[in-house]
Amino acid sequence: MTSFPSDFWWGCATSSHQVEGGTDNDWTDWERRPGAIADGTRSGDAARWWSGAAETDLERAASWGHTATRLSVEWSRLEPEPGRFDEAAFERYAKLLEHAGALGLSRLLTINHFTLPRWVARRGAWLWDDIVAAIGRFAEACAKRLGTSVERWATINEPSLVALLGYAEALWPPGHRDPRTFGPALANMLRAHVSMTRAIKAPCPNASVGLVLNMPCFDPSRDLLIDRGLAWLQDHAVSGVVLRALESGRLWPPVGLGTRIEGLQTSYDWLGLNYYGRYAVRFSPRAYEMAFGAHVQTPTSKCGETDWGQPHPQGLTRGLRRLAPLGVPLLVTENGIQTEDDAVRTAYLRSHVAAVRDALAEGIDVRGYFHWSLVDNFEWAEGWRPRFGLLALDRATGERTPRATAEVYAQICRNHGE
Ligand code: IFM
Repeated sequence: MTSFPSDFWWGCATSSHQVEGGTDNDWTDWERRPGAIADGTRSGDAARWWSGAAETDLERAASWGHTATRLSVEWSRLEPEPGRFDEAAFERYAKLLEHAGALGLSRLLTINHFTLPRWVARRGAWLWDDIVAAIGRFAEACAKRLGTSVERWATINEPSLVALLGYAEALWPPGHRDPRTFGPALANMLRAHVSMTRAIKAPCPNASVGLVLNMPCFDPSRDLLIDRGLAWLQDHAVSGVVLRALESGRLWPPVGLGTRIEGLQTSYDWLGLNYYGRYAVRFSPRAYEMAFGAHVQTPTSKCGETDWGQPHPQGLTRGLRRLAPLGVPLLVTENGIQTEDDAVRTAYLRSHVAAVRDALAEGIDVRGYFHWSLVDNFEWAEGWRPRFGLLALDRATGERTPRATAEVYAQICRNHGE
């Protein structure tokens, strides 16, 4: 049986807003809109990472045999006004990253995980063309100050999801319900990815920089041309369009008409795959908001309006297989399930780790696996209801209780995936 390489990264992923809570950013404002968050909650101070809980959570992770951690920085804390960097906030992240290093955790740092400072949101968010230069300057500031404590950088998390939910479906900020804005927003994110990669490599020429993609499986629910076509279309909007752009260095419909993005083809040293599940797509005249492709898989992992799909570990192997021809190392940058039932979570974890092993057996260069997530956190438009953490969080007291999956994952980490 293929085994995992001894230097394979095992860890958990988090993102700043979800564990640190709201600040001077677009999501803080979005959370105040009536009806924007399904359960009416707000991020608040979230899992209290900014006030010190980050360190103790990472100490726990290290004690469980994790060898890496994926976390993100909050742009609105670090650059509260254009061009003014908050050195004390940088120092807070520098200390946290150093602490992680001292615990023996390799560090993957995401620069943009969904949130934008208010001053960027006011100028048009991802539709503001100067965001490309602005986020490049921010990335350079991060690299200069944090570069010695980061092993891998991710520029942007899940660009196509942000473009879809924020610009076409009005479910996330900035709240546009205009499919025509999907392409321009996504195009700016890909341009921004290039500008950020360059900016990081200016002070840190050996930095390893990547982009994180979410790639669910979209399968036709029946063997009918209409279902096959719709599954293809949905896959194209979420995954295909970005993959083609990365491969060819050009934007294709619906994002562009072959427009070249200088430097895109060589802008990534690795790619991250976020994977949760599979959708069975079936034509339905009522599903106009999903381009008439309803999701009908059973069982499925749904909470409120958000459906993470049917647990389908083979889909993770498929996703890795699909990314492999791009010719760079791959990391599973997120994988997990929202549930209160730890038997379900544990089975999910084991089967998905096995799916990564299958990919390795095929010779695919996978370098790490990050469980989503270390601690229960603020799940965007669904609020606090979905529970993804290895640590259950009591929001009132801040108290953490390890779930059974934490020990199962600890065994996997300590035994190199066995
Ligand atoms: O919580 C999110 C994360 O921020 C991005 N990927 C999916 C996770 C679960 O929905």
